[in-house]
Amino acid sequence: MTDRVVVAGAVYDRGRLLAARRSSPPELAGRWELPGGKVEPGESGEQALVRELREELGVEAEPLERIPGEWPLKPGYVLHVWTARLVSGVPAPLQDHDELRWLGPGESGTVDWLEQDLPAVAEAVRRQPGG
Ligand code: 523
Repeated sequence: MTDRVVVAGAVYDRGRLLAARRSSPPELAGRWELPGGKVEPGESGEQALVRELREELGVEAEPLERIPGEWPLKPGYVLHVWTARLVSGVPAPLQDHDELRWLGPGESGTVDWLEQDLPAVAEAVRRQPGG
């Protein structure tokens, strides 16, 4: 069986990286992540990312490039991460999150990231415009 892919976005705007605090499930609540979700059958990773960011944050985003690599999540799931640019809208925690924060250069260590997001966050920070 191949693993189910979860996509997440390293969303940048004006040199800052978007972090989202999960409100569910209980074991993940309060921890910060790169926002995203599961790829649905028939979708590409980019399509899933655009959909998830629209549903969860109410924004239109443009995927830029896939950050090479994949990272294990819970059994049967792997994380793929794309850098993305905010095209329109102001992100709001509409689903799954209860707080959002824009992290400027040097601020990525100021939130309590989910362990499984840390390698991708490190790569995202390396690619952060102006970071
Ligand atoms: N993660 C994770 N990091 C991360 C994301 C986007 C997701 O560790 N950056 C985990 C959390 C869940 C699983 O991946 O265990 C699925 O993510 P979720 O719940 O955001 O996916 P959705 O939104 O597709 O979930 P459903 O609405 O439940 O289908």
